[in-house]
Amino acid sequence: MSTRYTLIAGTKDWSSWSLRPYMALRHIGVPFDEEVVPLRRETTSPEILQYSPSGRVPVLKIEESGQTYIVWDSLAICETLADRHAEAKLWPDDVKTRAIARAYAAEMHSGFADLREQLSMDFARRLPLPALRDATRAQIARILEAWSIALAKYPGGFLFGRFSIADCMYAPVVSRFATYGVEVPAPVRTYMERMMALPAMRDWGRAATAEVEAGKA
Ligand SMILES: N[C@@H](CCC(=O)N[C@@H](CS)C(=O)NCC(=O)O)C(=O)O
Repeated sequence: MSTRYTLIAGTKDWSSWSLRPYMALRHIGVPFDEEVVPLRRETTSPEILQYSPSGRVPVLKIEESGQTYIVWDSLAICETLADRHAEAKLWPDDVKTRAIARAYAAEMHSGFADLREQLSMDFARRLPLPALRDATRAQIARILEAWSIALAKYPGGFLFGRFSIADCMYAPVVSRFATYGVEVPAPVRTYMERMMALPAMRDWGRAATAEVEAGKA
């Protein structure tokens, strides 16, 4: 059964939500096509609606056996990829560790609104840290606490030892902390460097830089 995947993403410099399934797809190692919808334009909303009923990117288009369907929402896409590619082990094997990894992913998916707003993803740029609201400081502290606990408990270099969907979900936060020079403890610094050195993160960064240089971001 041959499958064709197409990831519809937003402007790579900005689209934190799109980076998550991109990381999962790259980890699996399957070929996939990409389409990038320019964000923050008058045309953005109508263009996204051509692909997604939610009016949001990312969207994964799956074509196989003469049928096409789409999955929208970054976490739903990652979960779908984990279902379809069990061999890639996108979640930890152990049921308890998997439950905790899911809690990490869900906490990111549903929270940290102040962090998202004040430290919006700008992958290719290095920017001064703005004056942070108390809520943003608390959210940064919570992420550093969560990462530190996981990194200490599950040796292997990623949050739950092996690379997992938890790392995909936090990849945009790694980028944000790098962009704004957020101070982090040494083990977190090592984790961030490992994440930023992944070929997928480097490729995403090259595309984001090209967007910035072309005046698209
Ligand atoms: N919960 C969604 C949120 C996706 C989202 O908000 N995407 C932004 C771009 S990063 C978007 O599509 N915005 C629509 C717009 O800018 O018009 C997900 O996880 O995929």
